[in-house]
Amino acid sequence: MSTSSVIWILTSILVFLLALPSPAQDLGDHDVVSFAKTPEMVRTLQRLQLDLLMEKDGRIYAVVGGRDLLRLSQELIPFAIETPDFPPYSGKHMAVQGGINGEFYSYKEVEAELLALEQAYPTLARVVDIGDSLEGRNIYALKLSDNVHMDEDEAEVVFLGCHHAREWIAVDVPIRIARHLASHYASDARIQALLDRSEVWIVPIVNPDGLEYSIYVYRYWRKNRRFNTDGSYGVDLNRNYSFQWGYDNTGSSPNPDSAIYRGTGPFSEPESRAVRDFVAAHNFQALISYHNYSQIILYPWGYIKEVHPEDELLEYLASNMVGRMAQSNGRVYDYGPAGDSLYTTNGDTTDWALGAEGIPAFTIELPPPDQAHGGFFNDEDDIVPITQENLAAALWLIEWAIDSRESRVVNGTVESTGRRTRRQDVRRR
Ligand code: 0X9
Ligand code: CA
Ligand code: ZN
Repeated sequence: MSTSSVIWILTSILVFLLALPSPAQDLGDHDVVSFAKTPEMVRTLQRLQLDLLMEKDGRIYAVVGGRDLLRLSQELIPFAIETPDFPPYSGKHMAVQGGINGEFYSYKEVEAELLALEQAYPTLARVVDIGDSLEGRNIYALKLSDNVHMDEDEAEVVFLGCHHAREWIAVDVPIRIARHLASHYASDARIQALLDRSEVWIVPIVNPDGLEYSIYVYRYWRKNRRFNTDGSYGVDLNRNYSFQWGYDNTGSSPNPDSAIYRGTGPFSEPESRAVRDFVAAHNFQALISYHNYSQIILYPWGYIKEVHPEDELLEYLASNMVGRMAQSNGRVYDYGPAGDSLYTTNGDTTDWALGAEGIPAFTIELPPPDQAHGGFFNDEDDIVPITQENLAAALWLIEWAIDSRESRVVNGTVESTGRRTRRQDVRRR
């Protein structure tokens, strides 16, 4: 090969590499900043259309890109850079779990916890790898039941956590419920009776790549880490399920750059495929998928603003869960059909679970109710109470699954202090 053709090849490679989007474009140009909340500042921030995150202690937090930063400095708007120690945890127990995510669970911490549960309760807890993420992490399921190594003729319920990377509390709730169930089997007659008659499956992290990215690189990340053909990253796993996939461009986006990008086809992503194959291999009576925020229990349909034919059953289940939650800590969740109550989505987990698999399925949007109370950023002190109230709902749902499977009748009165709702506010995802 001549020297000139070698130079030509090297130059082409260099040009190609430079044309690729640098990771910095994807994240490094984002910072979290805060502003003192004054009426004037609120007006200014509205004018600048910043991506507002939350309010805390009289300050407003926002995600800003390089261009925003430039405008802020040009207009002499005072702000503080918060990125290194964001989110502003209460900071009381930062050392318990260690790491930059404070008391929230990382992928490695969940993995260690699952293995620890299996080791401590070998007849009760079993870890199963249900598939690999794009970057090769394991998607774990934990089975909890008596005779855990046998597939018994018992009711089955599944709890899914963390389709969305930045929704950290949606990891904590299922993994902490898992520990509670395993560790109380011997001492709590109710839990013993429940695990003797059911097989409870917990998948705490559906999106491990995204979660790690949100912890270590960019806190506000939502999707998985698919490298899309346009150079952007990520598919929204909660738009990638096959039922009514891509029904319209409001409930999901065909644009890879969008936060609600649905992917190149139904189940194009290994993470949603893992859930699909896992669910298909079982006979679940109910499914819960944890998300945040909004403090509401949602159920199909999500893709249209219409109720499902089984609406009465879904409302019965949701309102009873809301009732149990309220009894636990006094916090009242709303509930209602997803599309009508919040906004429409297509290709989400619960529409698929019910629409394709016939499983009553719920999205629990954990607290807080809105951005002004923290948005995606839960206070560490809230992890335990949120887990408690969701444990109460989960126990009730498992018992319902057991009873309805054994008796095949659904009756009973709706006990609830919650309200079936239609949210008027348009919220960010
Ligand atoms: O948009 C979502 O996937 C869920 N909200 S989140 O903020 N956690 O991303 C809501 C899914 C529930 N389905 C509908 N609202 N249709
Ligand atoms: Ca069993
Ligand atoms: Zn979510």
